[in-house]
Amino acid sequence: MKYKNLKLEMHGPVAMVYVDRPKKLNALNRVTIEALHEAFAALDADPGVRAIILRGSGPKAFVAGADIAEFAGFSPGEGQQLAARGQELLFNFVEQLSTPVIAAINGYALGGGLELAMACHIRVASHNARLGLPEVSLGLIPGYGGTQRLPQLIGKGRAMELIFTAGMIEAEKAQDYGLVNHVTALEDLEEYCLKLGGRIAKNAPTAISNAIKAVNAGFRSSDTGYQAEIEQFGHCFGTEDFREGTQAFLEKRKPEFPGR
Ligand code: DAK
Repeated sequence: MKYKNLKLEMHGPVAMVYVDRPKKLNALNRVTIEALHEAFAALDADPGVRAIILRGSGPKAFVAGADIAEFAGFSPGEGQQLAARGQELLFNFVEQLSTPVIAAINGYALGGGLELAMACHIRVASHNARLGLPEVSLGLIPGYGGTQRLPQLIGKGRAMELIFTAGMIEAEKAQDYGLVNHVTALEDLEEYCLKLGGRIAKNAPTAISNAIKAVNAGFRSSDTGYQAEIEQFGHCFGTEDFREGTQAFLEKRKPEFPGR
């Protein structure tokens, strides 16, 4: 099957999905988010698929975030609505899939890109990977679950520092933090993930799907945090800081935030 901005390959029981917009560092626009939803739904419904690997096309990026050119003009209402819709279509959808998903982080995983990797069940990164949530540099907060999943994975203090500084960390530090499970050379990344997928594929798919549900349930006892994120994210879209941050990126200059 063909999906817009995606490439799919089958390796026995393991599916490999590429986000395929390398000229835009695989940034997630609306069409790509919808295509990912369709592709994941179809793969999950196929009993022959026992694990899925997600990566970006090209050597430079997994996904460099949501497509800034697309969301720069959104109003607060649109921002809030689209955050909720994106979480339902892709981020929560991937997290709750019955089939395990491995993020193969082959370069930049920023903003919505890191949020997508964190929604996957397992993360493996290549040495050149750079991970971060730079949203506050654009006058936004992470809007696809990042304010919840990052502290779950690395703890509240480290998560706050990474979010407030809009910084990027290298693969080794991400491993030290527990944000990625393994680090490999870029040329070994696919093989490493395929082997990991192959080991998973030997085990009982129903039991794995039940394990996913049980592990997730422990982190979702209350959805208050996710709901608060959607609301706060929506507020950002009405601010001068957001207008300045996104315009500065598009004009390739440093932002000057007016603040509160
Ligand atoms: N969006 C759109 N285009 C992007 C992009 C992005 N996130 N990231 C890179 N590109 C484009 C660049 O504009 C450039 O396009 P051209 O100028 O060639 O046409 C091309 O990809 C190559 O990028 P660079 O020339 O910048 O490459 P460099 O190697 O110099 O720099 C970089 C690589 C990753 C450091 C840099 O590209 C960069 O800083 N990228 C932006 C990172 C970022 O801030 N990402 C967004 C985080 S915010 C929403 C929900 C969630 C979100 C938004 C909305 N709604 C529900 C509405 C989430 C927001 C985010 O993800």
